[in-house]
Amino acid sequence: TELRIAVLGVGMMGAFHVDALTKRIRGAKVTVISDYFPEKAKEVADAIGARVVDDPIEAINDAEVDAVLIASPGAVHDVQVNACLDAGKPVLCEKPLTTDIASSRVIVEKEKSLGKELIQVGFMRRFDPEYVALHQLIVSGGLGNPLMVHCTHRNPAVPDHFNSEFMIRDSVVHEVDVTRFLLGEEIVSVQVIKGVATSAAPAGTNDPMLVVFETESGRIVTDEIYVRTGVAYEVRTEVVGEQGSATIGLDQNLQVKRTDGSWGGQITPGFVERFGQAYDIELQRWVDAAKQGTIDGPGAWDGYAAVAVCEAGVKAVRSGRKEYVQLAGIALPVEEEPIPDI
Ligand code: ISE
Repeated sequence: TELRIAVLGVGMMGAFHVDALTKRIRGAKVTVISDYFPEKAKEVADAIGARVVDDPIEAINDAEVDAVLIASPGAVHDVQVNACLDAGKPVLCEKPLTTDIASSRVIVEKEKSLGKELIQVGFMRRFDPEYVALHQLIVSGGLGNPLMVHCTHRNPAVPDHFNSEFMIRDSVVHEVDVTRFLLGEEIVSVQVIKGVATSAAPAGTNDPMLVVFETESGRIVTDEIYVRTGVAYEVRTEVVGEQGSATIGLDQNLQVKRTDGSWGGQITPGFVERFGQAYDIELQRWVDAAKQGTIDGPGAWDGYAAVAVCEAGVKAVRSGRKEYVQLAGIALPVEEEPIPDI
């Protein structure tokens, strides 16, 4: 039998997921589309023979919906995820889980009280074959004790509303999850180092930035976030261990030698191309799990932890200092003595 899915929000990601669920994912059927813009919903729904339900909560509770995919703006995730829990329906929610720590925490507790996992959060890198291989290498002991992680996250271009804080919540959030996935521990502090900004950035936006995480056990993770390179989509991660290091994200280039003597290749233009396979694997596994009433991937706690780390990251952008992550059950390191003014 097919899993009948409501897709909430059919902007770029939502429409991309509808296409995958319709053409490439087995055992799934998008039956209901909901979007803040009814014309947009109608256009996507008409193309695949789905129904439009304007109110997202009605869409979740629709009798022809077994599971929900949320790709709406982050600000409405809280209400929509809660409605999925109330309806007892599995949900794949694009990041962020919610836009503040408290509401994410409430969702974690509420799901716990239901006694089953219904929430999966759309951190697709965990399904990317390269990241899976890197994770395997680490957990199998192939690098010895992993000591440091160095990440590079570059986008060719973004709209002007991508200010420094938005870059943390929307882009760096992926390295937050990658860190937790690869190292299997929480991030306890965040520091943001701002340097010279590209002239492509609007005034006041620090692009690029160097973000530094510290984990529970004291490991250091660096992340260069640069979203206006004007080049292409580049995501690299290097793990440095006691017995070697490993890097992913270097081999996406097809090396071509041309008749004019030039050589080189092409870098994927955007994240949909770079992580296309990861999205498909993510969706297939979610669909298969949702049929069993469960999830198969990062869950509510992972969504909550990511929100908490990004909150500390945003504070760190503003303060210029190391900021500690407020996460339930994780003890805060003793605050360092402030340096006295002279
Ligand atoms: C975007 O929202 C994503 O999720 C992409 O993976 C990331 O590379 C980009 O920076 C974000 O804005």
